[in-house]
Amino acid sequence: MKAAVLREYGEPLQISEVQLAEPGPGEVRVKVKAAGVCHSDLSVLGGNLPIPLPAIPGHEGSGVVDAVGEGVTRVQVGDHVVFNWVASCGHCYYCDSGRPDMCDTAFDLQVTGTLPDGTTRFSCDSEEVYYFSATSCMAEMTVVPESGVIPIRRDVPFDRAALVGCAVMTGYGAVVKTAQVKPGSSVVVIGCGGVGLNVIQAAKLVGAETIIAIDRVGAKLAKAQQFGATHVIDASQTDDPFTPVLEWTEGRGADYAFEVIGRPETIAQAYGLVRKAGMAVVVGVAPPHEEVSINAFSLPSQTKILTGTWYGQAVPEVDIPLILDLYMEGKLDLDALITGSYSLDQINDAFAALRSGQAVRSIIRFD
Ligand code: COD
Ligand code: ZN
Ligand code: ZN
Repeated sequence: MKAAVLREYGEPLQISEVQLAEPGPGEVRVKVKAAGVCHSDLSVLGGNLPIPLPAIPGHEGSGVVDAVGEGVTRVQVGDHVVFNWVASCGHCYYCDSGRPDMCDTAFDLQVTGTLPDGTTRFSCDSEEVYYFSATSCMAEMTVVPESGVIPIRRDVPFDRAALVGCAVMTGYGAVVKTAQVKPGSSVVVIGCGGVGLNVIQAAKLVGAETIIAIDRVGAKLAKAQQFGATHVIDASQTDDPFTPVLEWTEGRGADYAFEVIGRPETIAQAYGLVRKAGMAVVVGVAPPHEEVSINAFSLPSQTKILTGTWYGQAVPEVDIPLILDLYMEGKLDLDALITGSYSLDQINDAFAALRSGQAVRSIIRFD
C-alpha cells in the first residue's frame, strides 16, 4: 500500500510503498477515504512540531473499518469512522475525570511516534516508519488504537466527516466547551484558517452578537464573513487592531478572544483585546520553545482569564457525532471549508496551497 512518507524536515513528502502489520489486540485497521491537510501537518513537515522520522503525517481523516484486533468492541468491520488524534487510554487521572483531551498516554504518543505499546505498524524496506498522533492517515490504510476511531453515521460524505476530526472539533470545542461563549457576547478571532473559521461559525451558532475576524489574507477575511464574522480587520494593513475592537465593543474590549495561529505576538494580542474579566483562549500551537510575555500588574488588576484549548477539550465519542448532526441539520457549514481536492500523488501540491495562504482545507481523496 502507498503512503506519504516524511524522511527529512523541509523536504517534500515521498509517496512510498510501505508495509502495514496486522492490527494487534485493541487495535483497528482503517481503509482511509479522506484526509484533511491541517496546519499542524505542515508544522510537522517543517520541523516545528518535531516527531521521530521517517513518519507518515495526517491526523484529520475518515475511513472505513477494515479489520479489528482481539478484544475490540466499539467498532466493527464496515463502520464509517472519523479519526480521533488524541487516542486516550481510558484509565489515567484525566480520562477518569472526564478530560480525555489531557490524557497522559495520548500526549506521550505525540512524542514517541508509536502506538501505546511503543511500536509502530508501518515499515518500509524493513525500516520502521513512525506515526503522527497515532493516526497517520496520509496513507491508504492505517492501524490505530480502538480509541483512535469514532464510529459515525453513514450519510455524511467522507471528505466532510474528515474535517470534523480536527479543524471543526478544535474550533467548535474552543467556543462551546472551553470558553462557553454566551449569547449576545463579543468575540475576536485572530487567524481565520481551517480552525479559525470553525471558531467563527461556532460563535455564531451559540449566538455571539459581535464577531471580529483578524487575518492578514483578504480571501480569509471574505471567508470569515461568509462563516459569520460581523467585522474584519486586515492585519496586513494595520498593526493596531485595538482601536477598531474598542470601537466595536463599547470601549471595553471583547468578552472573548481566540488566538488560532500559534504565535507569541498574537497570543499577547488576544490577551490585550479582551475586556477586564474577559477570556482569551489560545488555540494555536506555537513551537515548543516559544514564550509569551504578559504584563504582571494586569493579572490581578484586570482579572482576565488566559487559557488554552487542546483538541477543543473534546470528548470525541460524544462531540464528533454531535457535530455531524449539526452539519446534517444545516447548523454548521462543512462544505465551504473545502477549497481543494487532491490525490495522494498530488499531496505536495496540497501542502503548497496551504503554505501559500490560499487554501482553507484541502482534502486528500482515496478513491
Ligand atoms: N496575523 C493575522 N493572521 C495571521 C498571522 C498574523 N500574524 N499569521 C498567520 N495568520 C493567518 C493565516 O493567514 C491563516 O489564515 C491563519 O492565520 C492560520 O490558518 P491555517 O489554515 O494556516 O491553519 P489551521 O487553521 O489549519 O491551523 C490552525 C492552528 C495554527 C491553530 C493549528 O496548527 C493548531 O495549532 N491547531 C489547534 C491545536 C491543536 O489541537 N493542534 C494539534 C492538531 S491541529
Ligand atoms: Zn488517559
Ligand atoms: Zn489539525
